[in-house]
Amino acid sequence: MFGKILIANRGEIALRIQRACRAMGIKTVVVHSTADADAMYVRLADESVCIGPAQSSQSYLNIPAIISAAEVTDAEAIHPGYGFLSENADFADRVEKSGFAFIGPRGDTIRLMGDKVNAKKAMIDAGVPCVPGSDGALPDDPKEILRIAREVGYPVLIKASAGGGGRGMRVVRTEAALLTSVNMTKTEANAAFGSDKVYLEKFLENPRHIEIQVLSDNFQNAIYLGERDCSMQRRNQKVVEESPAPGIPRKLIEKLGARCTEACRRIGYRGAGTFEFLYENGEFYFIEMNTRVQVEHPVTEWVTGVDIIAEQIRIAAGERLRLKQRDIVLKGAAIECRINAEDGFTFRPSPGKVTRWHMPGGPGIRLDSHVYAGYTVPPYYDSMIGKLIAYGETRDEALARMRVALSETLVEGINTNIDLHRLIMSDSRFNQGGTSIHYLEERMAEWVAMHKDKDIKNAA
Ligand code: MV4
Repeated sequence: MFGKILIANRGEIALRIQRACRAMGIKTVVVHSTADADAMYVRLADESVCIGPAQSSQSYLNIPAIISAAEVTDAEAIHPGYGFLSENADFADRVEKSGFAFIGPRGDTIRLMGDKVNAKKAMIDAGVPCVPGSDGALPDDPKEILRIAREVGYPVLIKASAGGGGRGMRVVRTEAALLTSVNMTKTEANAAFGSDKVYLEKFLENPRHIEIQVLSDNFQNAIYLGERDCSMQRRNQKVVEESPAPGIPRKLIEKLGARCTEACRRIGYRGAGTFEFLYENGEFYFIEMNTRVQVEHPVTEWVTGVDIIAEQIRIAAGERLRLKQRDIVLKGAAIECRINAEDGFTFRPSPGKVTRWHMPGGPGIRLDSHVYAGYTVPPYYDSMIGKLIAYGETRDEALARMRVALSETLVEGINTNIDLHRLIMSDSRFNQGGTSIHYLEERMAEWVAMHKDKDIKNAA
């Protein structure tokens, strides 16, 4: 096992990784920007290295500075967390070339999954169900493009191969709009990603977003840790996640999980990963693979009892998975609310000093956050400042505990989306379960209309 790990991230996930290391007897080095120098988790680390100014491009994305920090502190491995450099194949390569273990997949795997056309090809070859669409990248010949779209059937979606996470997509509903839309998507993709490679898929109108968590070691052992339902999102930002996904037959999940683990073995996947699917009319369709630990990993940890960060570290250290698929039995239900420092209904970031921070507790409540009373939320980074997770033997119990937890929660000095979570947790359709990726935005439009000249607090 490693003696010392460098954490190349900030905020709640830096603290989460630090906690896992400490429980495993591993020393931690945290790298930080000048804006994060005074954060408690930075002081709590065994060592810390300032790697640059507040701007992430000069600190958390500064590859030479991070590798130098690992060298001067004698760290053996680097954990990238999520966001920042976590899915940067060149970073993974440079970490390993410098003699450190990268806690994640090989650079080549990250590169493969970053190219959505190649990723989809690999999944089709592995028997993972995908959205019907073009066989690879769209050709240049307009006649061919028209033929492919006609065969797939309208509406179709044009996606940039280098995009992902909702960036670089365009819906096309009629043949008349097709070629202009393809060209616009290509131009935008070239500007945004430096590649005009695009592909075409059938557009699914009202799907749910279901993802499968996997763990895979260096010895072809792969397991899946059930699924998460991440359909409660706004503008491609997840707001609430849960496991298991309400109302989906276990048999379907088991079949899908087996396909995902088979795909892991075929591509020689290493570490934790997530297969993202759309679910509509009882069918799953692969859309993307995430090659990092995800924000919402705690809901999976709670229903499976597996410490995903600890498993990532063990796999990177070359250990064999001790868990077999038969050891993974989902028990109960877990729901996560992402807490953001943002204005109630405008969603503008709300950085600043947290003057009061009263957080809930009790059975079935977990809080992953680096914030405390007196902490200043810097304006330079993502507005997510923590995650509140509730567990219950049933989904109803988890929801009830979450409502109590949210009612105890008190944050002053900055605005947060806690009131929005109170509304969601009391919403009858969300309580029934199984809402689509469009539900939250539609319901929020109603809440805004109902309370347009008042504060969201009145709605909650
Ligand atoms: C789709 C889709 C409908 N049909 N693909 C958006 C993020 C990226 N990961 C894929 N996305 C979508 N792909 C087909 N063929 C709808 C979306 C989509 C979406 C997916 C998951 C979660 C939220 C979403 C919000 C808008 C659109």
